[in-house]
Amino acid sequence: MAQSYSSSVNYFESVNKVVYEGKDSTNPLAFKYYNSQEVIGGKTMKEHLRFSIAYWHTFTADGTDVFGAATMQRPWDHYKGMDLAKARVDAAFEMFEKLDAPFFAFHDRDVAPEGSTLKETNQNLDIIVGMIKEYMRNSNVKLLWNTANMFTNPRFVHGAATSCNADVFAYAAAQVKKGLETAKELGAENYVFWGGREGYETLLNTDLKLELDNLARFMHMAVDYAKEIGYTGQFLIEPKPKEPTTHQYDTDAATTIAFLKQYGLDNHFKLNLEANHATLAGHTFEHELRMARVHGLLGSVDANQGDPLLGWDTDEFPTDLYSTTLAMYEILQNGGLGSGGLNFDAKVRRSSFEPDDLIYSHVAGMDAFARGLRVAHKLIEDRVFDDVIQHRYRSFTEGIGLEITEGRANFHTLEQYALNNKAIKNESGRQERLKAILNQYILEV
Ligand code: XLS
Ligand code: CA
Ligand code: CA
Repeated sequence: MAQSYSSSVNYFESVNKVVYEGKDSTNPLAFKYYNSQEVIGGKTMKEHLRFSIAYWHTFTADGTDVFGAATMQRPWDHYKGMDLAKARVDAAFEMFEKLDAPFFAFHDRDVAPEGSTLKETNQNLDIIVGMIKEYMRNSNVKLLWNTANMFTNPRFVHGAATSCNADVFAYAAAQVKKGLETAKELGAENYVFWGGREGYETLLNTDLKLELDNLARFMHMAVDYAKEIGYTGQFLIEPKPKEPTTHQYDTDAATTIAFLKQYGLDNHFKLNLEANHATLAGHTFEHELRMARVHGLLGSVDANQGDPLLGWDTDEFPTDLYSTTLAMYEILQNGGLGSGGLNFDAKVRRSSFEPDDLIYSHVAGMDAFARGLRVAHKLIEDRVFDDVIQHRYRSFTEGIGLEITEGRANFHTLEQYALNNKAIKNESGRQERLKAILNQYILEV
C-alpha cells in the first residue's frame, strides 16, 4: 500500500553538505577540484560553471533499459501519483542544497504526472510548480531551463510539431504554451526545445518540406507567445542526429543553425549543445561548441559524455578531462554562456543503483569540469593555441592573403598571382606537438 505523503523526510541522510577539500582528499563526498568561491580570471568557479542538475535522470529515472526492469529503488518510490511527485521535489531540493547546485532543469512530465485530460494534466503541473516555487523562495537554486516532454506519450508517435496529424500539432502547442507560462512563473533563465520525435523514419511516407515548415511555424508561435506574456528567458534548441527517430531534423549545430537562419529564427534562439549528441553526430563536443560559438549562437551545454564503444546515447557523467578542458576552452573563448549553464544531462549507470551514487556522480562531473576550467583558463592566458593559430594563418595578414580577406581579390588577380608564384611552401601543422603540450597542461596546471 502506498504511504500517505509526508514532507519531513531526509532522503540523503548519510550525506552531509559536500564541501571542497582539495586534491589530496580521499573523501568521496568532497570536491577535489571544484572550489566554488575560488576566483579564476575574475569570476568564481561557481559563476563560470553554472552547474545544473537534471531532474529526469536524477529523481525520475529508475534504471529501466530495453532489456531489463528498474534496478533503482529510490527512498521516495513507495509513493504513487501526485504524492510521488511531491516527494521527488523534497528529494530534489535536499540534494540541490547538499551539492550547493545553483541550477536545475526539468521536463513538464518529470515533475508532475499526466492526468486523464489535458486540463487535469495542467492542474497537476500547477500544484507541483507551486510547490517548486515555494522551495525556490527559500533557497538559492534557480531554474536553468524547463522544457516540454513531447516524446514519451504515444500521441507523439509521428512527432509533435512535425506530426502528420494537425491535432497533435495543436496538443503540442498547448503543452509548450503551458511550458512558457511555467518558465515565466519560475523565472527560468532559458526555455529548451529538444525535438525528441521531430524527425522521420522513411521518406516513403514523409512530407519533409511541410514538416520543416511546420516546425518553424511552431517555433515562431512560441516566440510570439513568450513576447505576449512577457517571458524574457533565452530560447534554446538542442541538436541530436538520431534516437529516437532515424533522421532528427536538428541533426547537429550546423544543420540547426541553417534551419534557424532559413526560417528567420536565429535572432530568437541559441543552441543547447550536448556532448553525447555531438559524438552521435560524428563530431567532437568541442566541434559543436566551436561551430555555435563562431556563429554567435552558443547558448548552453548539456554536460555528459557517451561511450565510443557503444555508439548510442548513454548520457554518462562527464569524467573525460580532455573533453571537459576543450569544452571549457570554447566556453571561456565565448565569454561564458550568458544565461546558459552546464546541465548534467547525465545518468548513473544501471548498476550504480544506490542513492549515494547520485551524489558521487555529480561530484565526479563537477570536479572534472572544474579541472577543465582551470586548464582551459591557463591555456588561454598563455596563448598556447591562439599564438599557434595566429602564426599558422599569418599569410592572410599581408600581401595576397590580405587582399583576399579584405575583399580586394578576384579570380583574375588570383590567377595572375598564382601564375607568377613559382614555389608554394607549406609548413607542418604540428598536431602531435600540440597534443603533447595539452597533456602537459592537463597534468601540471
Ligand atoms: C535526449 C535529450 C533530452 C533533452 C531535453 O536525448 O538530451 O533529455 O535534453 O528534452
Ligand atoms: Ca540533453
Ligand atoms: Ca542525451
